[in-house]
Amino acid sequence: MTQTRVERYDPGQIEAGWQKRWEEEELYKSVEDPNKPKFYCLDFFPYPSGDGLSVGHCRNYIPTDVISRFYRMRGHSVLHPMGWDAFGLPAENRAIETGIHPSKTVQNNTDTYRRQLRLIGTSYDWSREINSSAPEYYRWTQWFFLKLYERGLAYRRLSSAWWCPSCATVLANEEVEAGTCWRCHTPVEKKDMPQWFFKITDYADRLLNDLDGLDWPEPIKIMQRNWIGRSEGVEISFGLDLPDVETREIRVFTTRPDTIFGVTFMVLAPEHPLVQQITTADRETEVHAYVEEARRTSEIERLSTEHEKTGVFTGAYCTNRLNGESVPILIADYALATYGTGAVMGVPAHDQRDFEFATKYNLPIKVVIAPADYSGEPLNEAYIDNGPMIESGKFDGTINTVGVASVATEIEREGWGERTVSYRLRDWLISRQRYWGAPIPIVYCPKDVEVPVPEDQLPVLLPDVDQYKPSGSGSSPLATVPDFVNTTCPKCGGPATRETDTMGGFACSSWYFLRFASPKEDEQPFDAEAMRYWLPVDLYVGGAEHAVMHLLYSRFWTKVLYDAEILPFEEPFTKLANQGVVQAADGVRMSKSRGNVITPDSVVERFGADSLRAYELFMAPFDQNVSWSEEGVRGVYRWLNRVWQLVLEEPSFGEQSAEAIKETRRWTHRTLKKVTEDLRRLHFNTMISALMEFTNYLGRMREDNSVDRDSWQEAIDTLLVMLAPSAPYIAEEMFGRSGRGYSVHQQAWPDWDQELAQAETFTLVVQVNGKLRDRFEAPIEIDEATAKELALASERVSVHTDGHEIERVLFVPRRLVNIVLR
Ligand code: ANZ
Repeated sequence: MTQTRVERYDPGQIEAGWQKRWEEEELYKSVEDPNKPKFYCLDFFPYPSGDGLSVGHCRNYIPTDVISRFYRMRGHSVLHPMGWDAFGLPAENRAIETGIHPSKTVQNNTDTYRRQLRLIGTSYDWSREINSSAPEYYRWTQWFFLKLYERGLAYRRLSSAWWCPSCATVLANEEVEAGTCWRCHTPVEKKDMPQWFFKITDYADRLLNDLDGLDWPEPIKIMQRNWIGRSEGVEISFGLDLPDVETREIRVFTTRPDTIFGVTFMVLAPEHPLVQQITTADRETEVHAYVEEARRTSEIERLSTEHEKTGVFTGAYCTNRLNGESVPILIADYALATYGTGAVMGVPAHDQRDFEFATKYNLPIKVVIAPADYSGEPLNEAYIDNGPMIESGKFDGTINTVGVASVATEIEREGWGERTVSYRLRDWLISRQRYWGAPIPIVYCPKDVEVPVPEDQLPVLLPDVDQYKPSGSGSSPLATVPDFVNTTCPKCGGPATRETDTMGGFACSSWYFLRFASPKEDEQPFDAEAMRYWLPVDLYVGGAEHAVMHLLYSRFWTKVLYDAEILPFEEPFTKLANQGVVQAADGVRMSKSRGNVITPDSVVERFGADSLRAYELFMAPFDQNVSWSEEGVRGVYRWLNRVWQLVLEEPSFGEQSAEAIKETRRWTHRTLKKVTEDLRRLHFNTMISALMEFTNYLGRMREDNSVDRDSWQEAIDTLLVMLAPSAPYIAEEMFGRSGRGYSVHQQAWPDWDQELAQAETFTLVVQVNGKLRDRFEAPIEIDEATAKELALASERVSVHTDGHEIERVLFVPRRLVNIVLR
């Protein structure tokens, strides 16, 4: 019964012009309006790879765009910017292959990204675009380095670092995955070099404690907690009495002082500084060979429970001061040089690793925590549960959970050690022996040693070079550029040389979210007022793979800058959300090598950007992994076609009953409430399905009826506004074509009518053995379990059921609950 025919929905036709117009008319410009609440919605800083965007990346950028559009319509000033984490190895590796300068590669890649992001209808304020490899940006990365340096939080030391022979650079601990380089998966090695570090360990406790207050996914918080790895324990001194060895003790870190009477050996990490000194002459060859072997094994492997426990005897002994026993000192690679004190007291009866080790080398196993019904028989495995202490001198009979503190107190009183806390977190290695990064702003002077470059001499410009290839010697390609290396000392004016290492990319991304507040600022890293207006970030969205590195480093910098009174807040990202991964249709990861990558371009070409957007929102709950389905996009495309007809083909207007009008209005307001609440909670998939149900209802309703004009207009007005964030092109086009003007994106997000939005109710009757006992209002959709629960909880009902056995409870939807007593 429609009166007008409309043109068919042709996304190719309608999508072309709008993006340009919106940008020209600055619809998305972020303005610091003191009269409006602000909302800062940020995507993880992308590295612009040569492959461009896939539909997987879109699962990040589309939802943040929807949220940004939603908050704008809710009357917020929104900051939704985009920029490029442009330094890094891929562009440099490409330069090595092709001779093309990395900045050129970055420019080509960012052109592609920008084009694709526009294509899918994102609403970034491009006037705030930043690029971390531009001197006007990295100048401030260097400035922050100096701030850390001033505060004693950046330092250089000789260290044994992970070295990737293929990338010819050192890697941070976090960049080593299962003993291989995170980028190229070549097995890593150890190499001793002077390296720059940031002292993140000074902030371990604050980084740990402040996690509690963050609205972040729990798995990410857990990973950060584990990474920081705080352990409360005791450092205990064992006596050492060897000729020619100066020190009189070996210190161990233990979380189990209650097991101290069960120590039957001592294990040092192969790298422990005492190893050379204490090894007896007859053991030297064997010990040396073992140390060499351990150097080649990665930490991950050494820690793995699968890894066979091996070790060698040093020939030396030390003394357990609590019972005066002498125990052999071994070295074993399961003891890590970098944790605790690098030494472990071996308690084979109560620690499984020690148990396996002792079994293998026939070391004694002494039970000091008694299992239930223990009568002295040998153990088959370590007993790690609790129990009374035995063979433990004056502590005999004490429950070990209490003994932990008693033994610690005894040790402290005797001066044999003290309670301490150990962390797994290590200082953050930032030196990279690579070209394509921000130069570390330090100069070495024969007289003044290490001199920071004065702030007014920043940036230390990255010179243009022809040779990008690392020498392989360990120094960066910058070391081969005399004009760069040779300089004058800022302090004494004499000849000096520059540091040739660059900073790892995580330095650049540890503060970029601040730069967006005032990206053109050239006197300081950011304008304080703009920073105070926009920050912290209200919603930060990206992949869960950044759980530790980027997110921990950014938190660390923020805390340092807070302490330096540069920032007024301690946490940069108030709310964090991780989008799920989009896999190929067959459930495998999309990758170039498999040739199964789907680009937004191909989807937009066939179905339009709005279908891509709505499908990405609809495909699964936001944080869940999901396989791409072409049928799915097609389904959404068909829906948008129906919406197009629904809005643009006028129904036949006429009389409708008051009840029918109310029904339409109920639908409108209930949908509005649902869509609004879903957007606030990032429940995009149910939001789209609510819109689908709503449009289906409207379609059905007008099929064979005359339609009331006002309630219909209200429904379509509301529909277009609700659709605008998710499907911005079609919403704008329909808004204009239906005579509503321009722009739908500048409409205020309406409030729903409480009464109409309320779920419809009916009077639920409660009977006991067929007799009416209570009645109350319940929502129409109430499920059986809830209805029965409410009925049984009623006091008027319980006076009749108390003391009786209930045989069964019957539920008749939209009518009653009947309780039948036995
Ligand atoms: C004796 C003992 C007895 C231990 C027992 C455990 C159980 P967390 O909780 O992870 O901090 N340890 C100490 N330093 C080590 C190192 N450098 N390399 C490898 N292992 C080391 O672990 C603390 C425990 O790890 C310490 O407590 C120590 O073994 C071991 F029934 O000491 B325990």
